[in-house]
Amino acid sequence: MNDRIKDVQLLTPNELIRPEGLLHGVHGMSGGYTTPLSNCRIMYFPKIHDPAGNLTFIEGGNHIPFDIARTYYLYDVPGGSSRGSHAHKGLHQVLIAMSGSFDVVLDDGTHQTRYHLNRSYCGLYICPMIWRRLENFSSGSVCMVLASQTYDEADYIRDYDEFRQAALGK
Ligand code: T46
Repeated sequence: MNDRIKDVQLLTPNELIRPEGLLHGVHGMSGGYTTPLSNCRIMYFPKIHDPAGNLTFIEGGNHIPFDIARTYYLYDVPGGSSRGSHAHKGLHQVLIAMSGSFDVVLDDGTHQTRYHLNRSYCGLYICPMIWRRLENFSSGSVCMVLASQTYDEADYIRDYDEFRQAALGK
């Protein structure tokens, strides 16, 4: 693991992690946070209220548990389309609905959890070795991603069976 990656378990609730709130419909088959999916969670970022408009800021290594090496965003996603459907071997990410909404289905090879993202001051932290699929994009939605590494195709696992075998150690 990258030395700069902070163990998310070390972050306290005061460090902006609140798993309730925007977390809709937990579908983990075990019904609890006892799987690798428990490392993935909703994070709340600072929100500066102003009658002239709100402001949110995110500092790498402070508000999220890694230094930001890359940012990218998905936009103009046609209705009914899905994105993702792969896992990353070492990449840590935070997904934010900067506009509109979409669902993120996370899968650790055994359990699945669905998140609905629709607030620009909240992010979904995804640790390595989690299969993800993004779907149900609303019209005009924008998904911004903060990532711990620059783009590397070798970091992807795009075959679900290969992912599952690796995730389950088979
Ligand atoms: C994830 C979801 C939310 C680049 O050249 N540089 C980049 O930084 C990225 C992310 C992609 N690309 C190229 C690689 C492919 O030819 O853009 C094409 C589509 O990339 P990808 O298949 O990764 O796109 P998504 O939307 O399925 O997935 C991306 C992220 O890869 C993924 O980690 O969680 O967005």
